[in-house]
Amino acid sequence: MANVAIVTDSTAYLSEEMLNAYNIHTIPLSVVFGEKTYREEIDMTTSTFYEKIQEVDQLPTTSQPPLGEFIKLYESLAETYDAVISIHLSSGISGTFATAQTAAESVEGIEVHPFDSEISCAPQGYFVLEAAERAAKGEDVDEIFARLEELRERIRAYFMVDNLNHLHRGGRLSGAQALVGSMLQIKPVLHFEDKMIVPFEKVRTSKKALNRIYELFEEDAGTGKPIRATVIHANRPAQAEEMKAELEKKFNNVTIDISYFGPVIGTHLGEGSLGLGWYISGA
Ligand code: MYR
Repeated sequence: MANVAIVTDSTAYLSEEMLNAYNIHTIPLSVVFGEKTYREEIDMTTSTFYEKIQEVDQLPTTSQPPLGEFIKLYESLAETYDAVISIHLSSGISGTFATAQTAAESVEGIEVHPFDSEISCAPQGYFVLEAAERAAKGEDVDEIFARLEELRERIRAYFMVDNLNHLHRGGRLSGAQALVGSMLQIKPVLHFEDKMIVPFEKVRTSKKALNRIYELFEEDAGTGKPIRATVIHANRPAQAEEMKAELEKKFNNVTIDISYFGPVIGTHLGEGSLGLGWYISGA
C-alpha cells in the first residue's frame, strides 16, 4: 500500500477540521502591509484582515511561500511518507506552484509531485480533498493524479467582484484591455481560462452577474445529477447564506457549503466579491 502525503497551500481555505480529518499539510501564503508580512490564517485571521483593510491608507500586497519553507516541509514528510502530492493555486496567478517544483527537484529522501490546480480557493480544495481521500485508501501517486485530471474536467467556478481595480492593480486580470475605461461601471462574471483570470461575460450590474452565474450553475444542476457546490464570499456571510438557501430551495440534488476568500485572495479580489464553485460528484 502506498503512503502518500497531501500538501496544499493556504488559499484552498480548508477548515482546520477538514485538514485534521484528512491529515492534509498546508503551507501559507502571506499578505504584506507596508514593512510587515503576515502569514494568512497564522499571523492574521480573515476577519482581522477585513477589519485592517478599512483602516490602512495603502492596500496590502501578497507573497508566495519562500522556497526554504517548502523544502523544510517536504523534508519533514520524508520521515513518514513515500511520496508527496503538493496541490497549489493556479500557476497563472502565483509563483507558488513554480516554487513547489523547484523545491521538489532539490529535496532529498522523498519524491515530490506538484499539481497545478489551475484555480484557487474552494475549487482547489476539491482537488485536495479528493487526493486526501484516495491517499487514505492507499492509492499511489499515478492513481491519484489520474483521478485529479479527471476531476479537473468537471470543476467549474465563476466569480464577481465589487470593484475591478483590485484585480487590475495586482496584475491578475488578463484581457483587462477590453475593460479599461469602463472598469468602474462594469461587473463582469470572471472565471479561469488557461490558468488565468479572464472576463467570462461583461455585465453591468451585480444582480445580472449573479443571475448569469446561477444560469451557468443550472446547466449542471438542472441535469439532476449529484452536485457538490460552494458559495465563496469576501466578508459577505449573510449574502453567502442567502445564496446557499436559494440554491438549496431550487435544487434537491445539490450539496452546498460556504467558504471564503481569505486575506491573500481577498487582497486581489476586494471585499464584497462572491463566487460559486461546483462539480458533478459521484461520477
Ligand atoms: C501571490 O502573491 O503569489 C498570490 C497571488 C494570488 C492572486 C489571486 C488572484 C485572485 C484569484 C481568484 C480565485 C477565485 C477562485 C474561485
